[in-house]
Amino acid sequence: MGHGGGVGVFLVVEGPEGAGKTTLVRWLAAQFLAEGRSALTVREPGGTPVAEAARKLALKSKHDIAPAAELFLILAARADLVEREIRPALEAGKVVVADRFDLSTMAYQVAGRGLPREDVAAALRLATGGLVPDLTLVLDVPVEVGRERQRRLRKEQDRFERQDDAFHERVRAVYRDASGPRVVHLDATLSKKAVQESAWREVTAVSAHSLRGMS
Ligand code: T5A
Repeated sequence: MGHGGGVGVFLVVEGPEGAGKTTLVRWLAAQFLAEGRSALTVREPGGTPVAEAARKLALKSKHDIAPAAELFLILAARADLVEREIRPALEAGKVVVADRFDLSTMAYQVAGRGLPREDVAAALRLATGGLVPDLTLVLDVPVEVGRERQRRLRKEQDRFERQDDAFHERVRAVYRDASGPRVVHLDATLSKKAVQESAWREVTAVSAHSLRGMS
């Protein structure tokens, strides 16, 4: 495929808090498995020892973090994950399904925190070596719907979840406006089953050629 990372397929699921990303990533992995193909799933930030350490700081730190420091924590996590896990898997011809990737950084660090777009875009290219997803599935959900889903889980809120509605509306606007030949929007207010079915249609359209004959 054209992601610059080898012959595998790189799929990303994006969207605001509580949109259903993790639910869909797990379902996609199970679906690939049911079809006799294994898929590597990763969550961002995270997925390697260094990236998990950076995640803990970026999400759970009790201290204020300067926006640029937060960016570099997240990009440190991404650079390590891409080099150690994602790129080797793609080079081995595997499917990789990521729970968030670059679009999250444009949403949270650029729109949310106010860091300059072009500088962040350049830093992203450095962190990923220019790796781009074959398909980004954006789960569209109003801020209040996603936050209500999260509230029902009664988890302790992280640094991003504690931000006000204005922050989350700016984040959502980036997702709503995301466009490009490899970006597909799905209505995530629909049932899990409906979201999964449309996601699978998009995934098979992108991966059919590249996955033929793989296991
Ligand atoms: N971050 C991350 C940045 O600031 N910059 C970056 O570059 C990156 C990569 C990560 C945080 O890091 C920040 C943004 C994030 O705040 P996280 O916990 O990994 O944090 O991500 P969250 O979005 O906070 O994860 P959530 O678990 O809250 O949301 P999900 O994964 O979108 O939702 P999910 O699947 O856990 O589902 C939430 C609930 O909704 C239900 C599920 O069963 C679950 O109960 N649900 C549905 N209910 C009804 N209909 C549907 N269609 C449903 N789908 C799921």
